[in-house]
Amino acid sequence: MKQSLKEFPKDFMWGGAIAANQAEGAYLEDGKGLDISSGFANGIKHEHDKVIDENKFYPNHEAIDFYHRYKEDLALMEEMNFNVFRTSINWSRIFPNGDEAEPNEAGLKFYDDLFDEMIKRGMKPLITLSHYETPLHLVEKYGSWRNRKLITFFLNYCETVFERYKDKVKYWLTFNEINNMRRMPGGAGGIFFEEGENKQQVVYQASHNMFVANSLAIKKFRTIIPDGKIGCMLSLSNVYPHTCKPEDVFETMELRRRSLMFGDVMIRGEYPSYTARIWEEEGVEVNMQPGDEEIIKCYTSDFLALSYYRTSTHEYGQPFYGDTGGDQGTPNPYIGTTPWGWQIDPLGLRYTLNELYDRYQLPLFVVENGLGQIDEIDENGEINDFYRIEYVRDHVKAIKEALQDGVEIMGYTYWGPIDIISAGTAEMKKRYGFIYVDRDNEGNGTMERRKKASFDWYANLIKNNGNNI
Ligand code: BGP
Repeated sequence: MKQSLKEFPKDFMWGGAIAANQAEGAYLEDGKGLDISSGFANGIKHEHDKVIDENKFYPNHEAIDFYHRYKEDLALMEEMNFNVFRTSINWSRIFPNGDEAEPNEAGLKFYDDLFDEMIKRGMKPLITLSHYETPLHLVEKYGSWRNRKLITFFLNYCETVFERYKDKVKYWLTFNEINNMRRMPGGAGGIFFEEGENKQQVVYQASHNMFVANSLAIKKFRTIIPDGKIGCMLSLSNVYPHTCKPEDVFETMELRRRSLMFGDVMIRGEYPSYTARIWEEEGVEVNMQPGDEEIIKCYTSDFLALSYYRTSTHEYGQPFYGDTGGDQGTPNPYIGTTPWGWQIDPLGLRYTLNELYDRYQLPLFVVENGLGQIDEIDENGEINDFYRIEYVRDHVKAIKEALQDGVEIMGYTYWGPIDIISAGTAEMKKRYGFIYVDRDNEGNGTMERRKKASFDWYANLIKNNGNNI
């Protein structure tokens, strides 16, 4: 029988997660090209500028200047006893246009220095290859992941960074929240629709190309970093039926499957049988090349990484709406909510971890969980974010319960250990951090970093390996 743990295992990984485009800034520095995130002035749920409007403010162009301040920031993460740190390599720092044969050395050097600093401070790098950062040129010239050529460009990028960082980085993720191809294909895969296109056809074809790229990247990974682990990453905040009405229950299962399908392909190695009916009903015909299905079957993920923020409910007949936090439906009257309408449900995390482990029997990694809130500095210059301590405590307790339920969980990287730019709304106001950054939505501020009350609490939690919870 598989083990059931009453405590966090000794090798449990504790830390935090950010993304290059939401923290680094330096959006064109040292040879970096434009990536799709550069054109989202108001977040990835809103309009995208293919040409940067010089009269517009784009918060992520400078973000929190992590590109120049990462040593100071990682020193603070070390103070919190992190033993893992997740971020992404911005693809357009390595290949500015995405289709070059040779990489940009200045971009490779930056990440060499960044990973060295992490390792020096006791953190294993956990690196996302594509976190809403597809090079813009690949969108303009090739239509992004619609085009099968993206597979070749992505593999050239993967091979370059696997070879460069094989001795420093042993934990990798391919596509951030790949199932957001169905909710936000612009941010998730650089897919911007043309007039009259069958959107589902485009999304499923692009997703298929990404599945093939994912498996071929795993094939390369097995050769270049044989002692490493490479996972798929999905946005899996959960959704409950709004009532016990059978129609609510059944359609909610169908909604959940729209996300789980991505895990089914990347973990089980084949399209689940229910896909055929979805594609038939939505007029989708995915063009697969000979050998695609064999590649997908042969090269599957080592673990399932997930973001979990909240839960929502679904009522029969309602549209399948979702945002960066997951599927969003009718509010649940039994749980509280944040100013951004994200409902707080720690037991939902225990439920989700059990749901996913039952389905995949693969180690899970909670690589995003966090509370975006409006943090105030009080008259003493303190930020008493006790609501964030409560959120993290309750969600870590849920993970501990799931371990006892027999779920294999590799680690927990809290999303946004330092205030960064929101992906969905491009705000600084939606603060996640244990560390406050003096910067507002309009770009005013000194960029000064300041510890919140949750900083010491989280440091102590990790020091006790979560067992003081
Ligand atoms: C996920 C993304 C992250 C992060 C998070 C929080 O979708 O992987 O990039 O942004 O959501 O969402 P937001 O920043 O919109 O609050």
